[in-house]
Amino acid sequence: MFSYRDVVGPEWRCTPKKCYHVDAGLRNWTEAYHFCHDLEPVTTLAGDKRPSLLFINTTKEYQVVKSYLRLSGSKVTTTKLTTFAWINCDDNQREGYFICNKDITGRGHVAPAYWQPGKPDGGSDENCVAMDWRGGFWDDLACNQVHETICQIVLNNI
Ligand SMILES: [Ca+2]
Repeated sequence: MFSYRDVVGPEWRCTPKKCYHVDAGLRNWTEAYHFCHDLEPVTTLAGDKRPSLLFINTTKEYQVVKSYLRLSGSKVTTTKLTTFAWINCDDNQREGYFICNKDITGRGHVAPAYWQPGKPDGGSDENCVAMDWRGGFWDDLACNQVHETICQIVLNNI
């Protein structure tokens, strides 16, 4: 599954379509978004690519990401400061209407979601989406909370 892992450096794990990197530093959602976008472009077999905050396109990718999270060493431990990592979805513009895969100008689109049962439940107080390590479900959280970050490099348009 991770056959391209050596292409872009040891911190990235790759499928033929995307590379993923979890950064354990604690950031709010906006900081996480810019952290990924501000990383240096990465040279891949598909050309130089700019990282971005994770967006999950399909159920198949969702399963891949969950598998990656288990492999990344970012397991929930007693010393872990958070059990969440930010991803690129929010409902800041219109409550309950989650927009994902926002580009740097703020444009995005509605996408399939993988909510924990009972979520989203935060109303206008919780407008940013994170993946929960404990099972990989999505949760709506206050955007100013600090959590880990999952960055991606899109190798092929999917
Ligand atoms: Ca909300």
